[in-house]
Amino acid sequence: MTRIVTVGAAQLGPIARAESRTQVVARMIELMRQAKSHGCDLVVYPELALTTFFPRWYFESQEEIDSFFEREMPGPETRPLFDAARAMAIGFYLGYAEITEEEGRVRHFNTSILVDKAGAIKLKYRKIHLPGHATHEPWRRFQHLEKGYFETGNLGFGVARAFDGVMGMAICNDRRWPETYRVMGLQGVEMVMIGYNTPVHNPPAPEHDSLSHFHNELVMRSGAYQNGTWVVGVAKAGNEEGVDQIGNSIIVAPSGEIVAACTTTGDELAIARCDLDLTLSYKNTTFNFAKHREPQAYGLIVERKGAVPPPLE
Ligand code: ING
Repeated sequence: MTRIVTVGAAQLGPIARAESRTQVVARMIELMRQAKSHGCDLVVYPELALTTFFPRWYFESQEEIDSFFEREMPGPETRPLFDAARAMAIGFYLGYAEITEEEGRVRHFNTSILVDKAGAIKLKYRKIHLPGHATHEPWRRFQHLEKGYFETGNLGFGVARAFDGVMGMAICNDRRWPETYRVMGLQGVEMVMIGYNTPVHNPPAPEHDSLSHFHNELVMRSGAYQNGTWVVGVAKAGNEEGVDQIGNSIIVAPSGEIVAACTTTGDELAIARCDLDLTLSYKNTTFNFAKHREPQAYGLIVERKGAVPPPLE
């Protein structure tokens, strides 16, 4: 029995700071309609898909920062997206900025959710690898203040049964770290969805700029292959408030092959019929973790933030 999930990578072009959530949701519903007309079961939107990528600016006022966050999901401006999805019987991954109150204090996370065809939130994830910096660094052409605006995610890398498979999520910089895929791989993940906002220019390492597409594909293709999973990477693309962000949204098979890709930097849908049983060709052979992985031989790595591992004898 094959388990086909038809996936739409719903890349978004630039979102202006002045663009309302209502205007953005309308763009997202249009991509959802296109996806449905092509038989998609699921659409994947970018990271922080409801607003412009606000960590590019330094804000003094917490009130201004909080204006980019969602206090409820769905809320009044996002409910039309949930309603449209339920009406079309299509699921979606949505990245957004989450404000919540936990353990008696206000928390800020860079969050994604997976919603099934019936409109139920099946999985929530909060971004763990926050790139950039925590305080204003005026030397930069633009800021990348995720470490200042978000807390490190506190939900780990979980998976959930949905769309007839084992689904997992990550967000943007997470895709550059092998742990992201392996932690879900050890839970049997069959599809990892990842939204991203990636500037072409990386101020600390401008020599990497010309490799931004290569690195984008490298990390998702290797994560897919080394864990026998599908990977769907979806960009917020184009020149957004003066900053060029890569598109290069792709759908990657467990083989590591790219099976669908966006070729513009605007609102664009790339579609693939993803056979989840293709994952078994790798999970049952080369990456049969039970048979071939040797964690007891790797040496005990006790990692605490800031700890310097002892020198190897
Ligand atoms: N953006 C970028 C990303 O990891 C970055 C940050 C850009 C890191 C270029 C390295 C090189 O794709 C987010 N939002 O994580």
